[in-house]
Amino acid sequence: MTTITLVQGDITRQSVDAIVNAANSSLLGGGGVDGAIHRRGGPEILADCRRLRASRYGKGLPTGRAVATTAGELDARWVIHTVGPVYSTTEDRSEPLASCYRESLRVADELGALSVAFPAVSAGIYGWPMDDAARIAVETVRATQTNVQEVRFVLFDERAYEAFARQVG
Ligand code: AR6
Repeated sequence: MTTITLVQGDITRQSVDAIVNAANSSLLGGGGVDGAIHRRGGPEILADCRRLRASRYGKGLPTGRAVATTAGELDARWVIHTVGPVYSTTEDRSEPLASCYRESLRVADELGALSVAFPAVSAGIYGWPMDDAARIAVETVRATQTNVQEVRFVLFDERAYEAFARQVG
């Protein structure tokens, strides 16, 4: 059984086996959660990302996929980088967003991670409406078979926390 927990705060301050990063396909950093993780985690994370680009992901990590690196100086063993879809009003991109959660949990299982912290993937710079992002996140985690015991959603502000709380019930 996977327990879903909610925390309002900064994902880079969490003590868990794996912290999920809302990255972009370049894997070379950015703003939002991505910027915060690389700042606090230090240069080892970027060095690992560069190695992944040089080996497996020369064309970038596709949307909906996930890959792990060291967590550098964060209080975690791994960072799992996933690439959410940019929100669109003309195209339903729910499936690639759900895939981010499924693929991140699959990678967590491969690593043997038992606790995983997620941000609200795609709900910042990528523009996803928070209520819908929260619904997809919670529904997908609930529907995914995983050995992860705790999925912790770490929401930056009260509005995001409340949106997730409505979904968890
Ligand atoms: N801890 C927890 N949540 C946070 C933190 C934090 N430290 N910082 C921001 N959030 P975003 P996206 C929230 O923009 O929409 C980057 O440039 C934020 O308030 O980080 O998937 C990447 O490189 C929002 O609710 O990710 C990509 O180019 C949520 O985390 C692009 O942004 C996600 O916001 C990805 O955009």
